[in-house]
Amino acid sequence: MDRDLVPDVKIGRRSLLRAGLALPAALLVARAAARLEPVLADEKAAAEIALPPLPYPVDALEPYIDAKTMEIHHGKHHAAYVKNLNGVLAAHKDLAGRSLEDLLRNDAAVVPADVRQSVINNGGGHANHSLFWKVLGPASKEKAAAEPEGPLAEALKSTFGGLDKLKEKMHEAGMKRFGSGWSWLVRSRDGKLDVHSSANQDSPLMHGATPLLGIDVWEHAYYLKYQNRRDEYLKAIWNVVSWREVSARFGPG
Ligand code: MN3
Repeated sequence: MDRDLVPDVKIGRRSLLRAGLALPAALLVARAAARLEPVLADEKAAAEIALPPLPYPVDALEPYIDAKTMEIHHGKHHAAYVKNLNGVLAAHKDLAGRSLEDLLRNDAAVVPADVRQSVINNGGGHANHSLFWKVLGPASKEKAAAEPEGPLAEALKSTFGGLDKLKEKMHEAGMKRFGSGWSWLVRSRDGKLDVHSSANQDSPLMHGATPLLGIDVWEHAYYLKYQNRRDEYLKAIWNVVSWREVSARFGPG
């Protein structure tokens, strides 16, 4: 589980005390937390998931992805997935504390049938976008990391024949996805690299795969600038892929 996808967990006063913090310090921290989060009364209360901030300004991906699109995509679309997911979790206390990965694995024993699709849509939406912001980065800053590094570079070569082939495959997956969805580079359950597309907000986590790079092909990701030209958007986005981040996600291989 990527720790970045783990929802923020509120710290209760008792857990601070258990952690061995001196009483005055613990009370200060707890009081500060309580001011920020008045619903903190019960340590067991569902932890609200927060919208992670964009790791760069909204205009950082210009001219390839415009500021207005980023503003709406992050501040409205991603925010809505988070809000709706919190709504589901608030109504199902038994799901609180479960990791996103756990919820998305779509185990009937974990997620009740009546909210399963909502967890997939909104939990998937939250997980997918949290990753999306991170695997992108300003082109100017990423020049030094314009290509996959280390073990990922090797694996791309042996699996697909190199970066250009990967780009072709992900482009094709994105173009062939009818309607809304994602194009993915993942490490599948058996450890191998794989490219596929998913519909709507379905997450590779649902199949036990680890997403390394996801490209959002919902119209909301590109329509303001590219309108119906998904092809152009899919070509442009390679200018702002942070291969340093994707390589780090792949790890030592
Ligand atoms: Mn999106």
